[in-house]
Amino acid sequence: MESQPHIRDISGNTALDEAQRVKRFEERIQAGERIEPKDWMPDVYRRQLTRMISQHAHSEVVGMYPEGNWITRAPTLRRKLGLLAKVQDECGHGLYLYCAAETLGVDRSDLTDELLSGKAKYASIFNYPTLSWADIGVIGWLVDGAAIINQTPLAKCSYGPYARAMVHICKEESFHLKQGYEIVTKLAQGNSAQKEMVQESVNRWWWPVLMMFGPSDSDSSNSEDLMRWKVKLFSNDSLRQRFVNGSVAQAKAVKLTLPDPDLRFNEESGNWDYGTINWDEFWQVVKGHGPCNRERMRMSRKKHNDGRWVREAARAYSARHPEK
Ligand code: FAQ
Repeated sequence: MESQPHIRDISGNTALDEAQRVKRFEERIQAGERIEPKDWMPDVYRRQLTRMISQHAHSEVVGMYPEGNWITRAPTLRRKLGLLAKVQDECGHGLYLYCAAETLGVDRSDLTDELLSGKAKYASIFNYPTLSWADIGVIGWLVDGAAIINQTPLAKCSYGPYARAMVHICKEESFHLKQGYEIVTKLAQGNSAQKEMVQESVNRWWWPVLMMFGPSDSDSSNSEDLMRWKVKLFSNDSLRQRFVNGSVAQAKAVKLTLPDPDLRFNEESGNWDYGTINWDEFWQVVKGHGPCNRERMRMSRKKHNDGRWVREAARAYSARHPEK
């Protein structure tokens, strides 16, 4: 866990003032008040939010690549339009989130540099390949489904700009979930090749999707700060459990099997118990050694370089027309 000098160092007057500010800040959070950009906030809160929001923004942007890969190969015009709209939505989410991060006093270009240098993380799930059309359905159903479970509480988090961005984002993610589940349903009701394709896709994505919720609570180094200050309202494991509970019924409804022999309903807890997650795989992916990490970074750098002229033109235009 990162140190919290303001709270612990209360030896001098200045530090005492700081401690009082922290106390007042925490009282506001406990009372359910929103923290806004110009309000005083502890450095650790600012740093944690900047880290989390910027990584979230990077995830939305990198998250366009696996699905973008299928836009030209969508089976019908209707599917192409749906997928195109979804990928554009993800781009928009990235932009809202970069704006939310900038309210904390950072510059978007610095955040982009951190992504491109490999310093900043983005969601592990986007380092897996999209090998079949069924993957597009399964991403909408499971990946967006997991994102909704994880992000709906963030719409009630303590930091105003992040919470407000999440309201809009979650509405769009709900549409993504529906379009994905519809693709999955159609394939699951299709011919044997289609059924096999969608089951194979679920088999590949299930475990990486469970990893999206982050390490188990005992290994989640940031949760203590984030939960105390009501950025995260629920722990990684509790959201993962909520997702598993919901997914079991959804899979059953379309006669698909979740690839976990240990999945069992626990009468006592009312939850679906699930098997052991391969945390070694998770950390390998997070550290840059997943199946597509290199490709995602290559693409990110290429897109950044390809867009250079647009940024330069926009800067030149606003320099010539400062009133606009
Ligand atoms: N991937 O202490 P914790 C989407 C890192 S958007 C990579 O538990 P925290 C929409 C973590 O950064 C998906 N790294 O961390 C879409 C930390 O390292 P650090 C993104 C991960 O922040 C759908 C270390 O492990 N969603 O899907 C991951 O308390 C379809 C220790 O972990 C968000 O960003 C991971 N999965 O909890 C787009 C939601 N998990 O930074 C396109 C907001 C953990 O200290 C298509 N974020 N790490 O060096 C969150 O809710 C939290 O940040 C968590 C992680 C839950 C992701």
